[in-house]
Amino acid sequence: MLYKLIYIFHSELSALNVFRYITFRTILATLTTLILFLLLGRRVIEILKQMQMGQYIQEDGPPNHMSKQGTPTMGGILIIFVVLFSTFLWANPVNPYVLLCMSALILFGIIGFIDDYTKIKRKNNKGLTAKVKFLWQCFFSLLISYLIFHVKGFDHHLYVPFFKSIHPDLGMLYILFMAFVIVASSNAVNLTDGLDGLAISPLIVAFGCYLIFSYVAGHKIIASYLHIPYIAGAGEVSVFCGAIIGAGLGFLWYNAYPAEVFMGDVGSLSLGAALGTVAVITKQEIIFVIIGGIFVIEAISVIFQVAYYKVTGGKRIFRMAPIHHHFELKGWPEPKVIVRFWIISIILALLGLSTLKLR
Ligand code: 57M
Repeated sequence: MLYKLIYIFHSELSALNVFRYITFRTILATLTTLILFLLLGRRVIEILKQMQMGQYIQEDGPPNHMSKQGTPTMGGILIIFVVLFSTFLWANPVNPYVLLCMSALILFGIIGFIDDYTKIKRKNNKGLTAKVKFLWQCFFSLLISYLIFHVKGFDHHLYVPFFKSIHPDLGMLYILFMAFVIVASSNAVNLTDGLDGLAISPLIVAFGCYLIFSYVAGHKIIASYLHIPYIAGAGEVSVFCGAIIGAGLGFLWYNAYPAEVFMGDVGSLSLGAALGTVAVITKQEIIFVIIGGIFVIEAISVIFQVAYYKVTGGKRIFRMAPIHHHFELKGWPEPKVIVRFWIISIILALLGLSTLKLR
């Protein structure tokens, strides 16, 4: 929005031409959220403390977590606000893809907010029931997917990396597939958010990859050179990704071990859904399994643990799921688990990006 106003004066001052470029506006969006978060973060943490928005810690978790009792949570609210503000300033506000990314952030943020707020007010870890949460997630993701599907010019084919010639037209089924990606991403990020900085860093890395994918997908010449689907208007989504990266870095400043604030479900559900939405808009949903590999591993560890537990009548594969708890209970100090997971997320992101040249 703001860039459009500034750009009006480019004929008087040619330097203002730079505001036309997505790359420049992406950098501005990143810096805006980062600086805003650093400036406002401390104040927001104090407010959360005053409002007694402290985390309730379950007693059956790893013992070292008891010292985290009362850590302010719902820091995700500030993430959402600064991202919306910065995207509104530096991206094209009427671009449908940008609007849908912002909608995913807001709608899933509302589910997370209600869940967090209920948990805190009841002074236990019982927020919305899993069923109610899941139904709302399905409803919102179907709505977003339906709208993406109907954006003028949106390609309804599924693109499979490594297999240039395979791109089936899924028709209306594509809506279900996109909704599945958004819900799965939202829940997988939520499950990962169980140690200080464990979710936000892989999120920053994954959004970094999708920043590149969206820029490339929105550029006709580069997209054709790299054999990836050209999506007119998708380039603006890189500004949104940049805004999330900046906010994520700002949040990490306070969430780094030992955390002064947690993002809460309001942060994890919304950022996960936004990541899934960006993945479907750029038509790089399948590669999400690699780029968001940490989230996938965490989710699979839970699925396997629960299934094995049920089948064997009480036996476990891991000491505790999600898998980060397994390593904690093996005796790894929390920062070691966190940093090693970050390293894995960077390796996976590089592998994901390398597929750009393998099509
Ligand atoms: C929420 N929430 C964190 C914080 C964060 C099906 C089952 C696997 C579900 C799963 C679950 O409920 N997962 C989703 C995980 C919680 O963090 C809050 O929640 C927000 C994210 N949604 O922002 O507000 C705790 O995580 C720790 N934390 C940090 N630093 C951070 O920056 O240390 C979070 C952020 C916080 C804090 O301790 O309180 C959570 O882990 O609860 N359930 C589980 O994960 C439980 N696992 C389990 O029951 N496993 C069984 C099953 C699968 C058979 C098993 O393996 O036997 C564990 N979680 C906990 N205690 N806390 C086990 C018990």
